[in-house]
Amino acid sequence: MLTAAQKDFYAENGYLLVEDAVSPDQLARMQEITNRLIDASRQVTTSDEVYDLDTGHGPETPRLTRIKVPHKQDPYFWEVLRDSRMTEVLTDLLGPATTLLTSKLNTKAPGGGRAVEWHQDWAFYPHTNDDLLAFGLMLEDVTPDNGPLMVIPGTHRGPVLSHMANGVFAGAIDPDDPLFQPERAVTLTGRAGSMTVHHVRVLHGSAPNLSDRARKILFYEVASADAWPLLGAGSYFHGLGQRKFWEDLQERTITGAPCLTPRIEQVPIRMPLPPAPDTGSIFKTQDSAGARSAFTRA
Ligand SMILES: O=C(O)CCC(=O)C(=O)O
Repeated sequence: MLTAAQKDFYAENGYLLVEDAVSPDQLARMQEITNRLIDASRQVTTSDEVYDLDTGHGPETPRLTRIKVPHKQDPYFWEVLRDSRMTEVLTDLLGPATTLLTSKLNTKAPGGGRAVEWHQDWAFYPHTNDDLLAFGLMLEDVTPDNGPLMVIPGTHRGPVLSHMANGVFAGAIDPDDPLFQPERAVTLTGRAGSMTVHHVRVLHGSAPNLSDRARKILFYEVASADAWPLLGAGSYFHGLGQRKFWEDLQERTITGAPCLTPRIEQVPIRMPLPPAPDTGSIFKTQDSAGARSAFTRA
């Protein structure tokens, strides 16, 4: 359970760091599954439904930006979300009924693994209310030099910045946006088993991995069950049709039950359209749209 002080901190700042979010046994099993999945990518030559490949990927040196939808690649990633300290944190922050939107395991390879440009998740998937957040479970230690997540406190209570570039939804803000204040960024590091929590509207990003260790963070994007999706850049469930959507929604229910009466709040929304040429992952969206980088500027 979170303390009242932790809940207040989250409400004020839009992020939180929670230590020991899973048990040592759960962590060890997730590490083993992750290493097995990375190993299985050696023969993969182009990004596909499971792997998003980084430059230099090959049989000798697997270099991935991401393992996609890990809870579909191995059910253990789903089990842990439903039965660990993470589950308590979830209901503490979002209430008794919660839904998984998707999961992703960002594996930032050693020696230059890709930056994630600054963005607000909300710009990708607006909902009827903004009671949504992302967990980032650290599967290995995260240190200042291996591309930790950075957040700008309090931005979840401010405006949603433009995520457009070259006429398309680029999934990244312009580093020269006058509302962007990188000097206020907080870096979230921790031991394996620690977890970051960030509000769907908080501005966040991460630098390239300059260390000789991979940075493996397992992200779960979750919503209060009464927040209904309006659109989702890159989300698969908008294409399912009514019957499959209903089945899928039940499968994605983490706690409680689906809520069929959306809570509609006055929230700032701009649809993430037109799409970037490649929406296969955030990396592809930002690249193919020609988003400007905040991390590679002189
Ligand atoms: O991997 C990271 O550092 C950030 C990931 C993220 O924000 C995303 O995938 O939307």
